[in-house]
Amino acid sequence: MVSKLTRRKFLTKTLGIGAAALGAFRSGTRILAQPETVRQAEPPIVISTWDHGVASNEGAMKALRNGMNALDAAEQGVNVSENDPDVHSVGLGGYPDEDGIVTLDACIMDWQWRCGSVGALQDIKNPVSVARQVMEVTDHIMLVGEGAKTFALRMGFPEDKLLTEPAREWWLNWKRELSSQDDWLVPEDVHDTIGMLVLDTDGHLAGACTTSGLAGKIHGRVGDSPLIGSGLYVDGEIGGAAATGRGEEFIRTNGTHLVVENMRRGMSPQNACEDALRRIVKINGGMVDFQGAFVALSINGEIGAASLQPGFQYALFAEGRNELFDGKHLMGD
Ligand code: SD4
Repeated sequence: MVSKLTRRKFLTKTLGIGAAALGAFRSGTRILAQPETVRQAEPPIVISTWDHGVASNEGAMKALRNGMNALDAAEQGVNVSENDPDVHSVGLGGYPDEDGIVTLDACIMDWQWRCGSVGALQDIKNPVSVARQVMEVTDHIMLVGEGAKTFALRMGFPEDKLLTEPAREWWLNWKRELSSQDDWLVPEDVHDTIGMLVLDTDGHLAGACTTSGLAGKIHGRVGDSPLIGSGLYVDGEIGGAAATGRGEEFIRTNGTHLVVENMRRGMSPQNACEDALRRIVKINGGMVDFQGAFVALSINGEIGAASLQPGFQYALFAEGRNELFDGKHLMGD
């Protein structure tokens, strides 16, 4: 008999708790309500998506304290999540695609419009660092699949087995329960892509985004996270934005580019994020049942963060404090 359990119901059922509760549980960090006012801080500032962003922010701030710039900090910051096997949407330990293969997407961008990215990369746990190498040593921007892996090996990255036992178990259970009606939508309770923006004391802004993408995705699917302007965009004269959630929506709206262009036209990062989310709602006929969120940071140190649904959290390291916040949400209660 074919089970009617869809991917999202399966995950809700398996995890049994919402993303906010999961976040609090995982990090043990106090969750703060987001202040309503436009927030601005002095650099250095690091903002990133989700609760594991707290540890990644710490990694980024450590790099800054060691005299590194915003670009180094963004890379080393998100490496922390990539290396954490308990983060199931990024790097090592990421949930696999429907064939049981972990494929990773990532990109990086600096204040001079320099950028690099990799899509559907296998067996290399730090795709953002491979993306940085694409940026630094080639005149290309994006490498995918086998070619990206060959490049990474040539650049000296070690080959790793990324499918951990818990992730394999998740996949086996998911396969067992899978419905013939499966919709390949991003499950509501598993949105852990890390997008990070760093503003250093020289006023330089950089960003990074890295993910294993949608759990159980069709093999070969690439999401928004490695696409410049979709999962991440940085304009060194204006600000930057990073996205998490249902990647297809960020691809078809060029979501992070839209946020930054909103800022260029004078919106605060907060309003820019909310406006771009409203665009996604509009093109979906005024109603959405999936999650999507942005974080944004202007070169003046203004901060923005918003999501479609409740449950989105972001980590902000500013003025000496590294804290986890609930993002403002447009839909739901
Ligand atoms: C994707 N945007 O591949 C990513 C998914 C995500 O946390 O954000 N997961 O569509």
